[in-house]
Amino acid sequence: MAIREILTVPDPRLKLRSQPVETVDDELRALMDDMLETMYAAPGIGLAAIQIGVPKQVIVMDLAREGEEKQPRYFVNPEILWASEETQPYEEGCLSVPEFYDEVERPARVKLRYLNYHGETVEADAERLFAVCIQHEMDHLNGVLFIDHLSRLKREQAIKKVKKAKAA
Ligand code: QAP
Ligand code: CO
Repeated sequence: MAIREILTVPDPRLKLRSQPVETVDDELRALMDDMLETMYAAPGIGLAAIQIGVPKQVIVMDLAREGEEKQPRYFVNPEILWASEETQPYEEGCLSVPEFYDEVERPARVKLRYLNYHGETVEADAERLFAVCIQHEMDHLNGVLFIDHLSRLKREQAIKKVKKAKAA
């Protein structure tokens, strides 16, 4: 396992569309292991493969609170089957936009289908933080960041802040 470098805005690779995975094999599991280790080290609660420069439809997540037992989750080729009409606002952040947070409104509940760590097809219902996180991470697979849901002014302020912090 290895900790990989997390790309930050305005890295153009963050705008790439990630490709579906053909088979969940040991090589892909090694990638998922590295992603989880990178996310835990950050620390964060969700990470998409493109955030470490790999344009594949892979997400890792762990929503367990500090002190609770770890609860790693892996999502390969995820699809949203249904999204609620009802939306909910949530103050989001992103490891690729460090130290910047703002509210994004998204469907409150979604049903999804994906392949797990073992390549088995799974369907799940997501609400609250799980719903926010999976939609945020699935946006990454389409080259979309949470700041793309904000006004242009806020988006530019966020990018400026990250660039400035990096230069310092
Ligand atoms: C996406 O985000 C997310 O700015 C995962 O300095 C965010 O793990 C899903 C992080 C909100 C649901 C709700 C961000 C760490 C971590 C930062 C993250 C930072 C350090 C973000
Ligand atoms: Co993110």
